[in-house]
Amino acid sequence: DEPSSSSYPPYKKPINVEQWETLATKELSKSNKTVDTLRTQRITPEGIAIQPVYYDLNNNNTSSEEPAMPGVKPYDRGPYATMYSNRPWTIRQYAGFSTAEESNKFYRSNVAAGQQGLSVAFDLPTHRGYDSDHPRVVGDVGMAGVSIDSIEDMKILFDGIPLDQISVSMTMNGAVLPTMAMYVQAAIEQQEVLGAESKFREGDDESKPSVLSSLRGTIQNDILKEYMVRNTYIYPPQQSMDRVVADIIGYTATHMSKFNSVSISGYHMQEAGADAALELGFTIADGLEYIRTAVEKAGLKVDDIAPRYSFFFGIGMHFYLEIAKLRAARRLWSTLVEKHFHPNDKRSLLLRTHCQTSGYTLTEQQPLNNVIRTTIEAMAAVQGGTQSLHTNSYDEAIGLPTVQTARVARNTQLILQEETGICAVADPWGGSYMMESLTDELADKAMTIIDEVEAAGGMTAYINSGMAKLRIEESATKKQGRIDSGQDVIVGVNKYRLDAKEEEKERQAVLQIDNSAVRDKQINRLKELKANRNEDDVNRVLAALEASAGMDTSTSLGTDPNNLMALCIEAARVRATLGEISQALENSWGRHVPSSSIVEGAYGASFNNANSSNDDNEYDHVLNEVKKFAENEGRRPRILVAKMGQDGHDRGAKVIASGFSDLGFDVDIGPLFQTPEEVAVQALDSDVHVVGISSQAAGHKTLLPALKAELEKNGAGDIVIVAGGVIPPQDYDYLMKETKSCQAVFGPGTRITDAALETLRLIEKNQSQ
Ligand code: 3CP
Repeated sequence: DEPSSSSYPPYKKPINVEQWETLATKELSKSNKTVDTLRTQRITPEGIAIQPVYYDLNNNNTSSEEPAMPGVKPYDRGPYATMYSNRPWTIRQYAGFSTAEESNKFYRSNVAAGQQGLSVAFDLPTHRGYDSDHPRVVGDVGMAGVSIDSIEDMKILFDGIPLDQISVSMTMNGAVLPTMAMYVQAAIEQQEVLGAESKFREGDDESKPSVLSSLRGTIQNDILKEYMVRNTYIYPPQQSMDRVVADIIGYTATHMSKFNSVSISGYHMQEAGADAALELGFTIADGLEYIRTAVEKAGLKVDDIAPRYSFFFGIGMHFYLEIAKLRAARRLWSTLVEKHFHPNDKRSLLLRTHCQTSGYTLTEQQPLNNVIRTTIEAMAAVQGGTQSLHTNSYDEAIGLPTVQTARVARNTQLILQEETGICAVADPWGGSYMMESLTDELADKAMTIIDEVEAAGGMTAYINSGMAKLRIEESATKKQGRIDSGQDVIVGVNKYRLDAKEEEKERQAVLQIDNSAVRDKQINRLKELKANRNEDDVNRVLAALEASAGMDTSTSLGTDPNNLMALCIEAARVRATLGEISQALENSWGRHVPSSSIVEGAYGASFNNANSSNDDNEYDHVLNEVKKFAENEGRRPRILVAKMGQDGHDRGAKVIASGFSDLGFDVDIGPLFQTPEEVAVQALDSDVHVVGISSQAAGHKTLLPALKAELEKNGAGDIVIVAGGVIPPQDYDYLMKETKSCQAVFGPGTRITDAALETLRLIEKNQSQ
């Protein structure tokens, strides 16, 4: 009984208004409002009362069929009957940088300015389970998020923020056990300090709620997509699924009933280049796999866990399609969960989601255009019925947001909520011929993908086969080809571009982080922590963790004394560090080593398909130049595309590798997470002409000079270094002139054909010197 589009239960039914009113009344019970209040709460100056939901008014209880109302299965029109007319989505801005002190200050001022929930961005060493003093993370500490080494950092991060009141989302997947544990322990210690009746430990006093049960928020805990796109895993897939993900789901189900235990994320797939159908299909298939892991392997009950599964989608520029995507997602999830797992609790069927506007669609050129893009994407997210939203800052394509750009991003949502009237009505698109049709078509396409994944044995097996990653990379390369050939327009980049001087004038200030100062501070705090703790306690708990990790039975029940989450909370309490906890698990499981491959032909094919005015002989021109070089040189130009530090964002590197390869370069692609020394060794071993470094996580000012020095030390100063990714133009001089650590920087929006040609010229120039 494989699912297929033809096997949906009928989702168009006669409309039942009484049923909707009953559901709405229930939702309104806590807010002193009635359905009548909703019907009259927004009257326009013209005297029109905006209704909380629209449907064919003539169709009540007739046999004519319409999509089910909001709050009614299969929830195309929204998970709740009243939607934003009762409770708007949560404004939840993702943020975090440098030290816990700095991030804490930022959070507090954001909350004071109208932000409604917190969302923590951790730095890459934290994601990958390294303390700040680890030699592999020199360029990464505090750069792309806040650095957390221990419970002490976590306590500072949330200082003055009552964790039993404000909901906290944490984007963490690799080192998810120690971070989650440190958050929980920080909440416990916060209550102890506040003295707030100090009865918050589980079991201390039955009449008082434990702090654990009062904690609200979301942990991303979505490891599957890390192996496909985001790359901040630590351990191999099987242990990550069966022990890490499952133990957190089991622990939260027992002790933290208000906490969403997983945030099943399509966002990163979209950022990595997946189209909407691929993002939707893979995300739903991931969700099914997480239920299977919890129910079939860990023995948990579907209704104990599924109501706290949540989702996360990216929202790009295709306005209608993105709305349809969220509608289709709810339909697919409720249909498939019901079909496969037969829950009794209706909440198990609800797809509740966070959305983030697309970072990929933002441009370095004319950054103010990004305010418009983000607004349009935010409109799509809320018209699609998201529960929570992050809107990007307009400088995201260049660097970390500043206070001012973060304010504009937040205000985008406040304006939508408080000035536009958008909140007054649920699913304004319901019944639109176009939207209903688009929802059906997208659901069908995603279902075909889900069928394919299921036929391969589910998402873990599909990922292990390498197919998932490859399909996303293929989609990304095609997209780049569509942009470079002019089929897809990006205003200010491949059309209506300003000249260089005008572009310069539009340049933005970016937030600069003094990476080495942050690192020094963290290292000092680590020393202090280690000097003041009881080493015997630490060793005892770490040994228990390692022993539990070595067991081959499930420990996922929240009451199991070997549950990894429970043990990690104890480890946080005795002041074991994030790196130590991660290492204890690594001792049993090892570290996951990814493999890299290059998509062939997809970039060139997009050029061949382009029938626009763009002169596609430009593609042939580059191809010919590369051929000429090869004839003169006796071999093709050879490039090593590499990533340094803990930055796992490899879309850019993969697309460049595929594009250059289609254009005739001999391309080596380096493993992720290399040190400058390791990249230099590979460059020498492969005898390349050029090393291309892709940097998305702000480590370029430390790592590029280190690579240059390493190559020179080995007598290979003539190897060209080029860089690309998110590098602020303000840093170009530092890299190209002051430190001479690279010869070109290809910013966002650079066409691959242009980059390839310039790279070729630089090789020739170096050779002639
Ligand atoms: C909601 N509620 C309502 C209504 N709407 N009650 C009555 N009427 C309504 N209309 C109730 C719900 O039942 C719920 O109650 C409570 O209000 C909160 O609603 P919610 O829908 O659960 O919303 P929220 O708490 O905001 O949670 C949203 C989700 C959560 C569920 C999506 O998982 C979340 O906040 N996710 C955020 C994830 C995130 O920020 N990720 C950051 C990724 P109960 O609680 O009683 O049920 S950033 C990473 C990107 C970059 C990178 O990776 O590098």
